[in-house]
This record gives sequence, structure tokens and C-alpha cells, in this order.
Amino acid sequence: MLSAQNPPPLLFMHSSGHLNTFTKTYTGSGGQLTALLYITNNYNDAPNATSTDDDIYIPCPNGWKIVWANLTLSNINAPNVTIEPNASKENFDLPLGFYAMSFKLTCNAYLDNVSVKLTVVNDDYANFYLYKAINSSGVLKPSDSYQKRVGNVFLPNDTDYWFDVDFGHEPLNISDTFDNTFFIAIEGTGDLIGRWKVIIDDPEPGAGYVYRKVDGVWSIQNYDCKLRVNVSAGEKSPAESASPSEIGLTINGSRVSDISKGKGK
Ligand SMILES: [Ca+2]
Repeated sequence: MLSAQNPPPLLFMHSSGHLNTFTKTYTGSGGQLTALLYITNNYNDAPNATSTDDDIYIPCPNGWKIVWANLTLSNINAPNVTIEPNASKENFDLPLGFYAMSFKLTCNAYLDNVSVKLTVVNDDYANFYLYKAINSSGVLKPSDSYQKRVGNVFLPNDTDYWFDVDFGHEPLNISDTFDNTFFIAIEGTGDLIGRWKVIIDDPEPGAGYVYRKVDGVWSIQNYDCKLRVNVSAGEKSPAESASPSEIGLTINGSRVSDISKGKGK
């Protein structure tokens, strides 16, 4: 909407065709995208010499100002992403007992599957768990009871392999946990002799938090376990179009309202 300091009798810009639709495409996941909205003179909607590709140009006659604007966002997609909190090189193996490794989200999501890097020399079964995090005197820690258990998963003998576990599109609600963080845990059972690949924290806490559970008590460790977490933003899997509210989309800190799946304002 245009407002003039000294309104002329005719708002000629409204019929110019220059104020209708501007199409820009932005891509990113989790982080912030910087897109500046510039008010230009008259009919000019072309970038200037100092502009970047992420800027938007709105023509406006000299001496006028824009007091508010409607932004309509369409084609909002949230493809599945892989979170790998510890992508650097591993440097030792962790004998499988009961260990949990953390991962952090930026918004609500659905847990589709996880991958853990293992070496197994005596195959047997393991249980996998998803835990929420609690605040333990300011430090992240797995809660005492799990959110989801995937039991009796057979781990075959092999060396340095990524093993996938299906978590069935489990909802991850960041308001239900501490610091947007969750944990994936492995509990070796029976005669299993295996190792989870890890890297030493340098400096601590590294890329995440590892806890070992002994006699029901979690104790923090000073390394990270090799973990990949595949999440999707949409309720349906695989996710494609996402509502702004599903992915926590904001502009200048204000939440974008849902119009429909894949569209917001
Ligand atoms: Ca760590």
C-alpha cells in the first residue's frame, strides 16, 4: 500500500503493472536467509550496482513511502534432511553397551531413520531408543524414560559400516524437550560384541553429548558417536510441501501465517 506525503489526485503507480508480483527464489535449511527489501524510485525494479541476488526491489515514486507490504510465499518445500553432528574423522571405537548420542533440531520434525557407524565382530541383537533431553543443572542429558524404542534389531558382523534403523516417522516436538535436543541410544544385548565409531571431543563438548547408561544412571562421556539422523518436516513422508508453521518459518522474527500447504503470508 502506498502513502504519499502530499497525495496527488491520481495513484498512477497502481495501474502501472510494476506493483503486482515479484518472483524470487530462496533455498536453505535451518539457518537464516538474508533478503533485503529495497524501495526504489519510480518504475525501477532492477538491481543496482551494490545489490545482491537475494534483494527485492519495489518501485515507488520519489517522495512517497511504503507503510506496509504483503508478502506471499509459495512453493515452500521441506525435503528430508540428514543431520550429522559429527562429520569429522573418527579416531577410536566404543564397545557397545548402552550409549546415547545427541542431535539438535531447529524446528519440529519427524524422525524417519537413523544411521550409526559400527564394527561388529560377534553378531547379535540390539535395542535402539529415542530420548528427549532434560536440563541437568544446565547440561543436556537424556530423560530417564525413552520416547520410542525399536527393539530386537539384528546387527550383522561387518567392519566400519553404516547401519540404518527405521524410526517410523516419529514426531519430534522441540517444545517437549530441552534445548531442541534429542538422543539416539543403542543398547547391545546377548552376546553382541560390537563397536560404535566415535571421535574425541576437542574441545568439549564437541558436536554433541554422549551418555553411557549403567544401572539406570546416565553419565556423560567426552566424545561423540558417529550418527546420522534423517528427519522430515511434513506430517506425511516423504515430505515435500510444508506449511510455514511446520518448519517455523519467520520473517524479521515474525511468524509467517499458513495459507495452505506450501504457501504462507
Ligand atoms: Ca561430545
